[in-house]
Amino acid sequence: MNPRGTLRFVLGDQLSLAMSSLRDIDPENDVVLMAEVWDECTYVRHHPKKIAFLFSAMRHFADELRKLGFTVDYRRLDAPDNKGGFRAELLAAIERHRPARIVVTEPGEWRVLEDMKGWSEFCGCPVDIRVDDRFFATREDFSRWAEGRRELRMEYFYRDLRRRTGLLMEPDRKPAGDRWNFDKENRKRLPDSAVPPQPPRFTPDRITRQVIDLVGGRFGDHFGDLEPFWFAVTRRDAEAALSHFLEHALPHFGDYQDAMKEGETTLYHSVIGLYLNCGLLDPRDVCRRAEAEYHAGRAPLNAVEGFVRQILGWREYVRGLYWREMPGYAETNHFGAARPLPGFYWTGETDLNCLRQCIAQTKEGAYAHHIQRLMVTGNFALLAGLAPKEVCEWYLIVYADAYEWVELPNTHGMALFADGGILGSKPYAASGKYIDRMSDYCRNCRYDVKASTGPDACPFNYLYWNFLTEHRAKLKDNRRMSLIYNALDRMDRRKVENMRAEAKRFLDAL
Ligand code: FAD
Ligand code: DLZ
Ligand code: SF4
Repeated sequence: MNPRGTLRFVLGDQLSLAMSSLRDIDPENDVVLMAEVWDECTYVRHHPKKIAFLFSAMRHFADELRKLGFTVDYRRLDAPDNKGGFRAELLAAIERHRPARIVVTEPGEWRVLEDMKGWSEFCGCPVDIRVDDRFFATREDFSRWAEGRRELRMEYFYRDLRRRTGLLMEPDRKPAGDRWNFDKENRKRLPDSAVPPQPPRFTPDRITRQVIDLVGGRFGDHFGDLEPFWFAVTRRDAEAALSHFLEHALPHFGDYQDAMKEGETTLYHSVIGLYLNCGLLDPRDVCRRAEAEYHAGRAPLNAVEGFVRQILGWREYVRGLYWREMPGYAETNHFGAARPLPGFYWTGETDLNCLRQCIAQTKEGAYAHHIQRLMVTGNFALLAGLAPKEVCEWYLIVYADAYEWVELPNTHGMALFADGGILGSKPYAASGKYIDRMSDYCRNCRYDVKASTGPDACPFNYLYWNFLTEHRAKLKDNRRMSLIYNALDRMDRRKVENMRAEAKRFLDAL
């Protein structure tokens, strides 16, 4: 049989009709390949909810493509001849379809791109790897921006993108409200009377139920609860979730962006990261719709700017940084942290209430919001000197929105400062005081957040001062740390010694 047509391989986080790999598709001759594979579910042991979400979203996307008249070769995990990995599935598909070439969009992870570069030789068929243009900036845009800069800081990249896109800009090229950043307004504690909206919950349809059965049977021993399952798995439902957020939560997104409350998982956050990262939502559309809420007077500027900055700023910046710095980035370990991840990250069984709450909700929902990830589980990992690789693997496993391009810079760089300051200008280290200010966790904790020594002292307190003392040589010349080192130097020496002794006892017992 003569080779004919193109085989278009769409990966599980590429579920968008606008994918570059689908752009010039010929419905008569081309075949779209999609494959559920064991290797992608187990290279780290993903949360079952994340696997179920992705498989169901993949199956729904395949149906969407079929309805548009395309031929889809969809490989279910439970097909008896499923090959278990991308390469083997591709090879088998080439034998079935005899395409003249393969077209793919570049993947989101370095490990997969490295493998993909060898596909052509392995399969004996040309492979066209196309740019993933679902982002505001390409990898090359970021590299050009970064070239020659002494420091890479999100804020300046973000401002460039604001100018380039015109998002939240006045006609005179000034930022809306005459300020780039409204962060100072965005650190309010949640009042006890606040009743945050709940994100919409979507009832699993037949396809999702089948996937839940499959995932329960194959990956039931992975960390995390498979049910209740309520994520959107179609573009239409993901858009409904976005609309719900824009109407009910966005107006307060800014004010309570950093707040945490026991029993309230999502507060005024959007819970759309998982949809953006797999292609069900488009970041440009999301930002334009948020901006429209500001122009219509339905949401204040501090909320809309804060939200847009997460997507236009942080999301784009971490992606650019990931591709620029990999693979060396993942190997850095600025503080030489080497302590193994404590078992309670998997069980939630700890008497530190803030950690218990954040881990329990992560296990249940494959979700925690940014400050929980950064200032509770991340801050603890930083202060306790946990090994970056183990911490990064945990984050990649447990969140439904986790892919290495976005997870690694956030964990390795932002939370652990393991990159020594490539991503951020100083470590996000904090004592229990910060957690107490932004949450109600300390009210129900067996520890006393006001105490730094003694049996009831909050471990975050002595771990914090211990961290600063231990890493003085690496941090003391950082201008943004000078105030805190001055405070440490003014502290009673005996108190510092006592805190270090408490920290040692605590860490030895971990
Ligand atoms: P919202 O708070 O409503 O924000 C809106 C959107 O902005 C998010 O959906 C996301 O797309 C984007 N965003 C916000 N903050 C960031 C950020 N720092 N970096 C990139 N995008 C951002 N985000 C992921 O998408 N995947 C990850 O694997 C991931 N791992 C993280 C690990 C750590 C240690 C930390 C501190 C942060 C991590 N983040 C990650 C960023 C952020 O915590 C999540 O994007 C956010 O919590 C998702 O919830 P949401 O959709 O309700 O976001
Ligand atoms: C995360 C994931 C999982 C769990 N399973 C699959 C899968 O079975 N098939 C697939 O095509 N993609 C899956 N993915 C997403 C991939 O891991 C992702 O495409 C790469 O990590 C590149 O970002
Ligand atoms: Fe966490 Fe300390 Fe507060 Fe307990 S007292 S919840 S350990 S910050």
